Amino acid sequence: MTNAEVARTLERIATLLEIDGANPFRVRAYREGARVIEGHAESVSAMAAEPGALEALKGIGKDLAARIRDLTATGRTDMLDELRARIPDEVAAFTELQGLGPKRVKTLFEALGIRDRAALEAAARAGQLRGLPGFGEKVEQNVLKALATASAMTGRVLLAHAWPIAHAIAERVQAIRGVESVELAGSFRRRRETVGDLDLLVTGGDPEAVMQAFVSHPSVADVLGRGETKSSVRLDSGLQVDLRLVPGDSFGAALLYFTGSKAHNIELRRIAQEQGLSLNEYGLTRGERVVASRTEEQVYRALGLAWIPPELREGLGEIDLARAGTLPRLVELADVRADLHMHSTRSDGRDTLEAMAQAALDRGLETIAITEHSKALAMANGFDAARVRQSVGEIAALRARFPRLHILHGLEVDILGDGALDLDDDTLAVLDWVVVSIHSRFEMTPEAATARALAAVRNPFVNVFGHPRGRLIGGREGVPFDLEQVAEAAAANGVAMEINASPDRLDLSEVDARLARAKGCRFTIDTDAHATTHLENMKFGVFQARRAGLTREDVLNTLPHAKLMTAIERPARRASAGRTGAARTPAERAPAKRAPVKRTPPKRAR
Ligand code: DGT
Ligand code: CA
Ligand code: CA
Ligand code: ZN
Repeated sequence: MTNAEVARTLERIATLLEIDGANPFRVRAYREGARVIEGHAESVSAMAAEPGALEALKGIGKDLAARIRDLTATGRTDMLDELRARIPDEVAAFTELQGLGPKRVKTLFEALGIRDRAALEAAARAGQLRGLPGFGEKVEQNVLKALATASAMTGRVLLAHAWPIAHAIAERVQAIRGVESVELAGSFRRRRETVGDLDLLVTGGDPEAVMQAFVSHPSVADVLGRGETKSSVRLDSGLQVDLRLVPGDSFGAALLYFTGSKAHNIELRRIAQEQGLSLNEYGLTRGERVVASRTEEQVYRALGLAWIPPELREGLGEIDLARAGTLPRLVELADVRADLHMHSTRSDGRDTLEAMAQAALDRGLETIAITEHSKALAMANGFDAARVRQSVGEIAALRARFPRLHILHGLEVDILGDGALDLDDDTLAVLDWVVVSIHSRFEMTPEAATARALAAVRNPFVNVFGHPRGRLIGGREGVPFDLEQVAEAAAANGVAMEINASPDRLDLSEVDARLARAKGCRFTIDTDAHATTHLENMKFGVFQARRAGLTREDVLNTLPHAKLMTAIERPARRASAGRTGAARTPAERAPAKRAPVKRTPPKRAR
């Protein structure tokens, strides 16, 4: 088990314990343990074998260490099995619905005996929730809304959640003697935000050995079918995986077919037919003769097309571009030089400023922006004007410690309900980089929402509109502003649009990003990291940008540092710096005194 998997299991135990009404200290210990493990660099599987190593970690006691040993040795622990026997998985999953934490789920389970989604929806519709302690009419309405959004997600898994297990299974199969190619096809290869199932294609190797390795992977809960050339399993997480063994000389045709999308395949087949050819998962053929089948490139070329990156294969005009030779050269992870949205323990991040900077440096980033929250998010220790000024010295000290990393003094400033920003212009002028975001009042009329977003992107100190919709995949629809108008105003004012790489945000969406690009916007792809481990999420933002057809030129944080600085310069800030006599860069200012560090663990803002 990877650290992330162990952490997720501990977090799941914590949630179940809470629904079960366990001692709050015990719940907190598990939750804290999950955070420690998730953020720990060394493999806990390796540490489990070493007596006392786990217990030596801060926040890991005897009880937790025992659970972790169970998990890393056998993949399960009695404690989780017992909790799951008492509390149905479907009930535990309620905690992922917007507005329902473990405490409310406990009430639903105990007071109303609700055991599944259908019962929850029925009870909410019948008005049975509003009278429960800690509920009310508003919560009841939110539950109905969340159920509706989540139903669009049913059975699907976030790409980022499928990512580690998909690669683990592929590696296990790849390690079998004789196996030549292993590819994860389907929506996974197209890097959709969510996947319905995984489609694994394999060539070479002894079929029996391949199938055996596949169905005996420790994450497999059920074998749904096992055959000569195809097997299907269901993993512990509920995700289904299909494995197909295909002949090496038709691997390209099979990969093309099973990558899809269906719409893309249908268009390709029509083009083949127009040329008197026929295309299926075995090859492109004319009569009996195979024209192309070994690689995807060969099949596309034989159809008169350039190879199309999987992220574009949705039947949205990519085939015309491939025929004309005008496919965009899509942005790549290796192009990204900066990450311009991240938090530290100073607001609601889990890791210190120093840890974030070190992790960014370790990842080879050239530039970062530290962007804590602003005061509207009091629960996240948001910064007020005085705290921003105090932060100048903290960032200067950080720069002194990390001379090889460019560090922008940024802030993620809340856009209030009326479109005003949470901090005044004089304070914004102190900053190098201003992200503006919506974290509250997601429900508005489109007119009010548009006015709100327009006001924010017209502020002359703003650099980028962070996770603009504020949507959560499978959880929250987001703000219904008219993107066409907002993107136009942003482009005119030199404000970039963010593609937020948090796996459950991926905001802007691909559709929105295409529209914003058409309106002339530039973009940043940022992790919005709240822990060093989240810097890994950059790839998911890049995938989303690629699905939107964005090139390196569309993305500001691919620029080398000096060019980035020119690109993000705001005339208003320069003028204001002249007017107030503020130093041009915070590094030139004298370090301010440090405030006593707050000890209360902040809640993470969503
Ligand atoms: P998912 O799993 O719902 O996230 O989406 P996909 O795209 O992975 O769909 P899936 O797993 O049902 O099938 C994998 C690929 O196989 C799909 O993208 C295209 C191809 N495929 C499946 N069924 C058909 C079909 O009936 N016609 C054609 N042309 N292609 C198909
Ligand atoms: Ca699939
Ligand atoms: Ca499938
Ligand atoms: Zn943020």
